[in-house]
Amino acid sequence: MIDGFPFVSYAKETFSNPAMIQKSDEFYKWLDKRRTIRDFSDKPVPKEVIENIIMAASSAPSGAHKQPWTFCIVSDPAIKKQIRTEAEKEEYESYNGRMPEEWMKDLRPLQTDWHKEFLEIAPYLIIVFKKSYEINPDGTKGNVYYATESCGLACGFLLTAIHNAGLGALTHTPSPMNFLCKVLNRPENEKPFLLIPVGFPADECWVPDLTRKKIEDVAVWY
Ligand code: IYR
Repeated sequence: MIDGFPFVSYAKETFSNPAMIQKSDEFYKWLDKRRTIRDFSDKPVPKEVIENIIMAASSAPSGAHKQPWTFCIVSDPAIKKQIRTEAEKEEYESYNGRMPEEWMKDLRPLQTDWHKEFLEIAPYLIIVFKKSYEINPDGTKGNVYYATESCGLACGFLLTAIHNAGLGALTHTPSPMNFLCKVLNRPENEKPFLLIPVGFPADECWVPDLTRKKIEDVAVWY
């Protein structure tokens, strides 16, 4: 008898080839409509929706099923304001000398700058923290595995769930973002991974008219 989870028969769901082709095509076309947005509405979003998208994110695969993440959900205006102030302080430095010229040049088409008013406008900020180790109930430390890959996967699931709810998001990385540990009073085993404002797109919501790479530019077949 091996220690651990009992095994259950996988609840598989399969389709005919034509149905599979149609479903995968529809899913791709729907997912391709997702865009990073920076113009948010302050219209409230039901808390239950946020709970559901967090649970969708937390269903992502993770190394040894350790789920090495914590989702901090901020709706308190005072905390949002504090996060905006601290983020803008860092971003101001980044845009005024810290980012090398080539980086600044690559960002120009996106028309971003150090102002981050969306951090106060979006009804929710989800800050994903990556655990570099676990703290067991008895206070001892436990390992986690592939924490970066696991958190990246959880964030991918999160963005897909947000899109599915008809909401918009921004994958924001104020740099450096260690101020978030202090503002949110996180334990020492957690490091900020991604800051994701979530909400309805504003009535006037502009996004760059970008195109994505073609299949032959991203896939190599063997
Ligand atoms: N963190 C900055 C700069 C920035 C960096 C990248 I790479 C982007 O794709 C977009 C922005 C900011 O949030 O403005």
